Amino acid sequence: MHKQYWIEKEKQERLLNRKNVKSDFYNGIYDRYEYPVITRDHIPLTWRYDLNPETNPNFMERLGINAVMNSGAIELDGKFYLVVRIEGNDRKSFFGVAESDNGIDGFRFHDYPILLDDICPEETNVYDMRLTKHEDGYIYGVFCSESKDTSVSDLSAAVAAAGIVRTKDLKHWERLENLKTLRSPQQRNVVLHPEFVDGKYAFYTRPMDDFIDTGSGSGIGFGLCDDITHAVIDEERMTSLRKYHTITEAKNGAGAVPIKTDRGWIHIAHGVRNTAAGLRYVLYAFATDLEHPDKVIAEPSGLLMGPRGAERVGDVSNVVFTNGAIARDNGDVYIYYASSDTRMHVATTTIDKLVDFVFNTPSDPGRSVECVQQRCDLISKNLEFLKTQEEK
Ligand code: M1P
Repeated sequence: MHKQYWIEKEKQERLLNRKNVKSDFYNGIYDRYEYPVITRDHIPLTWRYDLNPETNPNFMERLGINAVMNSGAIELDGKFYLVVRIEGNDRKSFFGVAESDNGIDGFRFHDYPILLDDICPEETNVYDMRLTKHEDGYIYGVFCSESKDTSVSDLSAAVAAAGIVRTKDLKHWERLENLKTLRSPQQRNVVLHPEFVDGKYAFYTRPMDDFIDTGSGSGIGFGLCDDITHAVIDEERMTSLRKYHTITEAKNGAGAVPIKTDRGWIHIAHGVRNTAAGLRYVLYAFATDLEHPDKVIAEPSGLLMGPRGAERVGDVSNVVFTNGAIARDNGDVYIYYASSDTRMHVATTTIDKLVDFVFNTPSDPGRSVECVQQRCDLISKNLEFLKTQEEK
């Protein structure tokens, strides 16, 4: 064995065994943590190096990893699992399963990445899997399946569709046909709802005219299909809409599988606005009706989470993105999010706090003057309250 192997192995073990701690960030809604939960340095050495000194005398990375990001999340038998989007140095993304006992540190990858059934010969890239524990008994993974757009001469033109796999154990994956949405040319950020709606499989969609621009796509859609093995959605109704001069102005997309609460389904999605420095991605939350999960019933103003500090910088800077959260039976919630398309983090909260945030945060009145009035009302209530405290 090359001596560098032992040095790298020891460095990696130290990283994998590092305890994570809550950072001093405070907003009362969730806690952030000091360290990312998964970085490119968590990827097993066996995935990157040829360990045989005869064929790799310089102990050189043969298949390097560029970044890890947008991960689906699920709890199984008390363990926390992430299906991580791993991007090789070759820019191709793929999926690997990492597990942890406590959800905040100690994530270790399984021996091999997921090798998907090769049923889609035109597919070039796959990424951003959402994991849904469905009431039909399967765990579904819905991800972006990207192919080259051969209908135009632009070399970088691509087509995004929703790929579907299912499993019962996160080890054996059965690939199903890609989702077809008859009225939308492209799809990304598609999420399968965990329950049947009107006896059908229900998907949150993100209709797009083009690979990057959603064009006429006005937000997050919702559609039903009869047969998950040949999933076809005819009509998409709209749920959470893009809005002028908000965090969703340029586009938005479903994120984690919605969390069921007494008050409604809580969704944690992403919103995008354009800036002189490029697109800025943040997380926002909203609630939909328990019986009609496409009907928005609460929409707090603004962002739930934006990129902060070191999170702001990476391969695609100024981005936080989620496609996985775990809500435990005891009410704890783990929101897994990537920063700047480079590394994975966790934020922890509870269902009660999310409900409080979603239903008690005022909604966006839409104009500066009304927003200032909203804030003045809060300030005057607070000043009154402080006076009563001083009088005591
Ligand atoms: O680079 C930021 C994100 O861009 C895409 O999101 P959207 O489809 O909303 O633009 C996704 O490709 C995502 O993977 C990426 O993190």
